Amino acid sequence: EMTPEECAFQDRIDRGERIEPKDWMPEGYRKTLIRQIGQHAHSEVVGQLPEGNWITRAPTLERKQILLAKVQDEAGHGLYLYSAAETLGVSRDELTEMLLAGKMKYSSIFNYPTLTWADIGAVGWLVDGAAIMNQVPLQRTSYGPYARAMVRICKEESFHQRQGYSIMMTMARGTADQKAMAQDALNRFWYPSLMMFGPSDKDSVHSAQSMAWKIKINTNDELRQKFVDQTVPQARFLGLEIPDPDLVWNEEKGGYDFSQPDWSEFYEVLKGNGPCNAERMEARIEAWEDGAWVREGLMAHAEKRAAAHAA
Ligand code: FAQ
Repeated sequence: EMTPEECAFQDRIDRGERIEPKDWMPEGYRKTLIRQIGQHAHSEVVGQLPEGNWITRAPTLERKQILLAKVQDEAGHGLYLYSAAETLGVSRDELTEMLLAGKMKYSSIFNYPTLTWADIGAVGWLVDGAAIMNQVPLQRTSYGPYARAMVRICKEESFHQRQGYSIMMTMARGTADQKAMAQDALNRFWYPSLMMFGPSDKDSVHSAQSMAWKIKINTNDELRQKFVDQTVPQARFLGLEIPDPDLVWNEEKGGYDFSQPDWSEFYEVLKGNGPCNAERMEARIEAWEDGAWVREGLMAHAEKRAAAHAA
């Protein structure tokens, strides 16, 4: 039932060739990429909000500089990703408008609040840790511009993960109150971090087709398992406890058995009913409206220059 063009396309994918912007591609491939890269870009941008919340309250000048740099990196990641999406024939303005109209998603994780400084540690350690686990394989994704954007993003994300772990280390080795704060942050961010990988494979709508197209390299459950296996020893080293009484090493599979997150909570967050959904969208709408004069000014300038050139 595949057309000859679709067969030839699938052969290129199967041979491990990269697809580039001007190459022929099935409409579904293009749409899936716009959805995933756009959602990824929106996540980077919205992801600045929970961390930006702590810039003015960072405990030392050094921590403040590091956090500022990290949040700026996220803005940069958003820009590379919007640029990658634009090669598919959609503009950054269109993507933003779809986000603001509630027609596109961003990662569920950014709908949880950062209540204490330890949360900034937990976000770096767990959220960036999960992001890297997902993004390292995406460096080999079949669409060239997306794969290349991932290379630089992954380098920066690993710095982010280390800075988060460094905060957790300081807190965990501090006073009893500080250690308790670190444990509380882990308790609140553990399950939302597991949700970042998406629903279980049996409920994942897009995985099969996305994997056939090599847009996705691993299933959601594979990456979630790898994340748990990597993170448990890191928690032990901190002297903190993963909030899962059923977490146990499974010798046979060579990985941990662990409890699934509450998937009904996940779907509620996707529907807009998470603790911070409304606040995040308000912040993005406000930023978009406040920036209108800059966009208009740039357009007016570009038109004047074009007119001057034409004269
Ligand atoms: N949140 O069929 P699947 C970062 C949706 S890292 C919200 O399995 P798929 C760095 C999914 O879109 C975070 N929605 O979907 C940072 C679909 O709905 P749709 C960003 C989710 O696409 C750190 C439906 O559920 N990273 O920002 C989520 O095959 C710290 C069914 O799911 C990426 O975006 C979720 N967690 O697999 C920044 C990575 N999970 O679209 C600042 C690239 C699923 O049909 C601070 N993306 N959904 O309406 C991916 O790898 C994939 O898109 C998955 C989902 C794995 C997220």
